[in-house]
Amino acid sequence: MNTKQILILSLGFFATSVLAHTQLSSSVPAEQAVVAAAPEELVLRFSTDVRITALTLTDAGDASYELGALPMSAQREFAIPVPTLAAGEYTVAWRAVGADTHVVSGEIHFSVAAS
Ligand SMILES: [Cu+2]
Repeated sequence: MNTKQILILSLGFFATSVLAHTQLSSSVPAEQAVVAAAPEELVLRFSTDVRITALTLTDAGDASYELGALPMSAQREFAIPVPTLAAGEYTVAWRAVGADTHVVSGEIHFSVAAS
């Protein structure tokens, strides 16, 4: 195997591992959603099984809200109960360990419309 072949091989491996990185596939509420009714739970769906290691919900004034317990097991989909939310803007920050042991994180922003 020459140097060029090794380089191509390692680039291919690198591309594969980047592609395999776990992502948040969807959520309810969705990113930038404006919901008419306050959500009773927060649903997060990932591209692979993950273990959520941190999940916070804060409002525009930076007050944080107590969420239901996080499952200890790795799952692809999570439904976490949330307390009753008033109208306003909210940010969900999540952190998870993917199947490939990489730590991934992100934020979801949504608003509860005034009724
Ligand atoms: Cu990864």
